Amino acid sequence: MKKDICRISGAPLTRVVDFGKQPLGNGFLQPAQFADEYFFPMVVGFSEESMMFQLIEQPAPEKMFHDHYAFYSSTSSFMARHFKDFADQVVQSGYLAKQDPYVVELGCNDGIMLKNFAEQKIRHLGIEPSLNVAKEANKHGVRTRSEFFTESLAETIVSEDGQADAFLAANVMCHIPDIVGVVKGIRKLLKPTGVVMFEDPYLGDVVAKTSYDQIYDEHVFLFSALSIQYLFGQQGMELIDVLPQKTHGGSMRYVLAHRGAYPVKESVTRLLAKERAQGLDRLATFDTFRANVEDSREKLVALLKKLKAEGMRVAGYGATSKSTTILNYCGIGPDLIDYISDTTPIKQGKRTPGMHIPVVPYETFKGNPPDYAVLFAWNHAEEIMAKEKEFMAAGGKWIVHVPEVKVL
Ligand code: JHZ
Ligand code: SAH
Repeated sequence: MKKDICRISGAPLTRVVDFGKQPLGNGFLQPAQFADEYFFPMVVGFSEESMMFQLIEQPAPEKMFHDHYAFYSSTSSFMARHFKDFADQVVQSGYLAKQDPYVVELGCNDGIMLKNFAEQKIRHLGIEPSLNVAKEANKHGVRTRSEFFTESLAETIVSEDGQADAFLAANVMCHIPDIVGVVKGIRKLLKPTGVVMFEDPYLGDVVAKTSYDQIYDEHVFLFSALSIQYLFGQQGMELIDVLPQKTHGGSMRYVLAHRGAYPVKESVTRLLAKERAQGLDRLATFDTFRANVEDSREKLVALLKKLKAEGMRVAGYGATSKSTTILNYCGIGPDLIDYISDTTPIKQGKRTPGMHIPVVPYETFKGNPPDYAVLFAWNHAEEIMAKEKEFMAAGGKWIVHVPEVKVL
């Protein structure tokens, strides 16, 4: 058998969790497409050398990101506010040049963050391979290039636009298999005084909360400060600050610069020590994680089967990419969940990847609410609870699986 190799260090990888056959997280489809549906073996590996948690196999990027990508960032008003705050913090950070600063964002999607720079007439560029969402960004005055970011694209951008003051990304870096090439590109793209600020779902939260649904095709990595320090350290860069975020069920924002350009904040030293104490540098931690994942699956399936036997009507709320992992790993189909409601037009009228549960417009849920709703968009709980007071007042109940399976 072929040896599994770490994508960062080249050291051997140890397999830690096997999620079985999985479809594309955002591969919503019509019944006519069932016969050709794509699946891949989703297994996670860990390397104690790089401390990077990673998928062993990942579908080709072009299979996931194209001109009909199903995820639109601006479907959450809380996230719109989050990215306005992020943009404000970048502008006020003191890292941007006083004269004609230049900001590059990787995976700008529908422009949720960059439109805030466009509005302030700050020179910017969004690199967004999914053409349908990039076009949406253009409508908000955002300048885009619809390509995958690579080291060679970084060189082209430098020759056309010059180097950047800030390189931003949110929920993108963890999607890119050739992350080493990306970091090499960032190093060329960034001015000597430039900074990188990016955030992604945080491995520390995934382990602590058993939020295993953060693992799906698009998320080839789940980062920690330890693995990010290792990855960027190989290319002469270093972490200068870390800022925990509540978004997506627990994320981490990493601030990096060329080595020696800025003092390293104490937050970095503190987090690295905390991660060692949590065991994010050790294989044994992921044995416990695997046991917790299996336990979560058993409890969720048992609960849904019990409710079905009692004649309860159960629906899903939010056809998230995350739900693809839960449904396929737990074997939950239309026999247990009638439908999933979602506000994204491109997902509606289709079936969920792999398990083929119908995705319906929000109005279906609102017009005839179920007895129980599985909160697949649990990361947006605050926003959704504020919106669904009527559902709860009428006796509707939520099912969540993070940090443990329970009825709210
Ligand atoms: P949400 C995607 O993950 C994919 P997903 C990707 N890999 C990633 O990392 C993150 O985004 C950033 C709907 N909704 O944000 C909209 C409602 O119906 O949890 C979305 O389809 N009603 C790039 O898909 C879904 O739920 C609502 O009130 O796991 C939420 O998807 C709200 C707030 C959302 O990301
Ligand atoms: N930043 C937004 C969007 C996240 S979705 C947010 O946080 O909501 C991830 C985006 O990254 C997708 O729109 C996808 O098309 C884009 N992407 C994937 N691979 C990329 C790459 N190699 N270079 C640039 N963008 C990429």
